Amino acid sequence: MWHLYHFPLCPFSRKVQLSLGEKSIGYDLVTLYPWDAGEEFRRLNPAGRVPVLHDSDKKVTLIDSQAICEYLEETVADRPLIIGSARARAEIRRLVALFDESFYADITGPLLHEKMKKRLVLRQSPDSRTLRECMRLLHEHLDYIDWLVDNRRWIAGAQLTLADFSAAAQLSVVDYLDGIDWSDHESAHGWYRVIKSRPSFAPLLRQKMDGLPAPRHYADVNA
Ligand SMILES: N[C@@H](CCC(=O)N[C@@H](CS)C(=O)NCC(=O)O)C(=O)O
Repeated sequence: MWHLYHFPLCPFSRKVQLSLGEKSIGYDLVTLYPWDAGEEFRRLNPAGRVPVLHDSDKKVTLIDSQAICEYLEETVADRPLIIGSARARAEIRRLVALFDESFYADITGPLLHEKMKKRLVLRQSPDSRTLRECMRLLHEHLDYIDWLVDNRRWIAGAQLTLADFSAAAQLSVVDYLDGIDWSDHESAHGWYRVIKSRPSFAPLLRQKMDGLPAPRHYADVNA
């Protein structure tokens, strides 16, 4: 049985959960806060990071969301998420990297630091200038999502792929932490509502971070 080490607001763990859900792979969640990681978890991942997907019977330990998702693509035939020609697969991987790296560095990472880590771990107030800059950059990323879904239907092309789930995983954390101002981003909002209403997304909408309640609209699939 797979065990996914995660914490509720880790966007990379969310991406892995979406991939597991789409492929109907069973797993148990183990909540692990990296800032509290003990010896047992560090034996699995000395870097102390989540997500980690572990099967103790098969003695398999997978680390890093993209490595995990690629492993699932290669080992589970159901519901492939990196699909099409070599060029189409390269485009999917480009966009996965864009959301995992640039979007996370610009928005999700700083927001997690300001709104989650400062509140729960460091006991500090968020820096309003950083929050404003995150919101400015969010609008730039949403402009790009508008363009992608207007021109292609889904993020990486005509079909739903891992790029959509990578983007939606990041946005779901932003939505939990701050809410998203969707005005002027009708296309991106419509796309996100469709992803949010998929069965694979339901577990994410139920997960709560201790000490940091979700805004009311967060779990509403029509919001
Ligand atoms: N590239 C990695 C990033 C994983 C990552 O940054 N995880 C964060 C939580 S969202 C973490 O564990 N941070 C703890 C640390 O860096 O010490 C992936 O895709 O899995």
